[in-house]
Amino acid sequence: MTDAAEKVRLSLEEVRALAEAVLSRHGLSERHVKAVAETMVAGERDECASHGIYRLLVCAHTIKAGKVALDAEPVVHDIAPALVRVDAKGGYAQLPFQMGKPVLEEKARNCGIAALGINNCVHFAALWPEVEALARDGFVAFAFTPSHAWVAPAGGTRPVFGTNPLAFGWPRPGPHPYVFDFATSAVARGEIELHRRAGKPIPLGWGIDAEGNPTTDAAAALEGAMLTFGGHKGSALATMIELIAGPLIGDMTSAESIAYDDNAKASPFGGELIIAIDPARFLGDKAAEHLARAEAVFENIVSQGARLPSQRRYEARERTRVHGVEVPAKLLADIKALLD
Ligand code: NDP
Ligand code: PYC
Repeated sequence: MTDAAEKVRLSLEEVRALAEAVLSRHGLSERHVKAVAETMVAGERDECASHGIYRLLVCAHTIKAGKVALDAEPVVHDIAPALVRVDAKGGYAQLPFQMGKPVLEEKARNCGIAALGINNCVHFAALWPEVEALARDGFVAFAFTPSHAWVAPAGGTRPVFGTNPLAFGWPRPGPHPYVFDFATSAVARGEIELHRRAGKPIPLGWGIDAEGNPTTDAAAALEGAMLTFGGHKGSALATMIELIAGPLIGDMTSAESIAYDDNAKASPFGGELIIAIDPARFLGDKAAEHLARAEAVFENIVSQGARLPSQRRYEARERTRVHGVEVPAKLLADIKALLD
């Protein structure tokens, strides 16, 4: 028996080795193992526990349920001067993103703006690694994906939306771009699952039970419905994401994804939309001048003691590179059991 609060320290190399071993053991092809493990290492490295190695349990379940193509070979379709699609062929989303990114960037450089639609993918990941990578290459970037219908609209009680994250990246001088990435639900579902695992109550406002009553019971909220952040505002943003990363790119809504899941409780299946804008193309030789003005916005935030989104992650990144990460002993035991 492990104490729920007991933690084990792992180096990032150990996290990577564990993730790769579990994914390989479950039959994922080599290219996908590398790409998927990378995103989990990034989650742990930046202390985003809901999208770190906890996701190995989710991947193992999704694989056992037969809901992801283990050796999918994504296909890149160059469909218009500013549009590229990658058909993930039923595999995880990370490799298709890696393959589509250089095409998206070339198109954004040529046209000023370009979009990448990833179709037919299984999605369990955070979106910040993608917009951060694009912003590091000098682009303003947006990413959106629906998930499974778990979230009730503001004023309703029945799930319609996924937890539908929205991510944004902005290039900056210096080591780190400005990046935010959040679910349009009050919190990611993974966070509620971690509360359930730890036997901890959730704050009011995250979910309602199956009868539509506010609840602090994580299991009851997972069975009932999650709530949007910011009431009607989060609800409208969640709707937008259903539309632009669903029907607009010819892929599933969250309701369709959960129907396709057929109670397997596997990761969401569908699409992702990524948009990149090249400030140099938009602004020509005035780009540097205008990007410098953007810095005043950040300065006005941090100079009053407020923090920028991602600031916590970048600080965590420095710390974990040196000291490694702490993971709950029970989680580690459950993950290691996947190797038996
Ligand atoms: P959080 O509420 O934990 O954080 C979201 C963002 O807000 C981060 O960019 C965070 O920066 C920033 N932030 C948090 N607190 C502050 C603060 N006090 N001041 C300024 N900025 C702050 O995220 P969620 O629970 O909503 O989502 C977690 C992850 O789950 C996301 O990465 C998302 O992509 C992923 N997800 C994926 C889904 C999918 O279908 N693939 C579905 C839903 C969620 P920082 O990181 O520095 O703390
Ligand atoms: O945490 O809400 C979530 C989530 C859904 C899909 C991937 N993460």
